[in-house]
Amino acid sequence: MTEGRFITLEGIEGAGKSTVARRVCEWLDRRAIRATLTREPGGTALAERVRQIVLERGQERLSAVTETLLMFAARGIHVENLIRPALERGEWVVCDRFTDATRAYQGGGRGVDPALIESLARQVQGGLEPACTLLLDLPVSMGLERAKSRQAGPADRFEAETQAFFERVRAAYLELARREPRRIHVIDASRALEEVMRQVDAVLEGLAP
Ligand code: Z5A
Repeated sequence: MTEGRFITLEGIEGAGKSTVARRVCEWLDRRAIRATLTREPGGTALAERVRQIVLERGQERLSAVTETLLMFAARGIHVENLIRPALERGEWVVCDRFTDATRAYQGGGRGVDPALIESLARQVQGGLEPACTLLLDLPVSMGLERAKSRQAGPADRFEAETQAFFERVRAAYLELARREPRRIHVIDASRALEEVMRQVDAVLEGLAP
């Protein structure tokens, strides 16, 4: 049995995370590596209910700190019920967004104190960190254009944000990658999907047993 690895995908809206996450699982499947594909916020039935609360544009105000707490509430459920058990079974876990999203969106985008985010991360994750993070980076205008062409239904609380908000999120992601270059691999997501996958494959080759 191979040792489970925890891989996360990050990036602004429309960067191609969901598309690439599926391709990563196919790549693992071809190598007979068992993998679980999941996402945040969400990933389990209960955590998906928290996702609905945090994404819907309801009547009531949700402060940036409350939003952060909800992200970590969903994460706690997800880690305990899905991520940790899968890793313990020796599976790889491919997760569309994780705590770097909180650092970038709530920290960078909304100005939440990074000390609060790191304190919650320690409590909720109990030492669990991704072995590898693929940061799909592209200009904000391109990400929003791609997301718009695919969007069905009304915009959620994040899709309704301004370009300036996403510029702050992108800058925060790139700063995280600058600080943690061994874990966070910046992928040029503005390229065609096959070229994006060539960059991703090169990173995965370095991880495979
Ligand atoms: N959020 C947060 O604030 N804090 C947190 O801690 C967490 C999340 C965990 C929901 O996330 C929101 O939650 C998110 C941040 C917040 N909101 N935003 N923004 P989500 O991941 O579910 O939603 P999302 O970021 O909006 O995902 P997305 O729009 O689905 O984007 P994506 O997964 O990166 O892209 P995609 O669906 O794979 O691709 C978009 C389109 O582009 C699609 O038509 C593809 O076929 C196309 N595509 C993909 N790659 C390419 C390339 N290379 N070339 C051309 N076209 C491409």
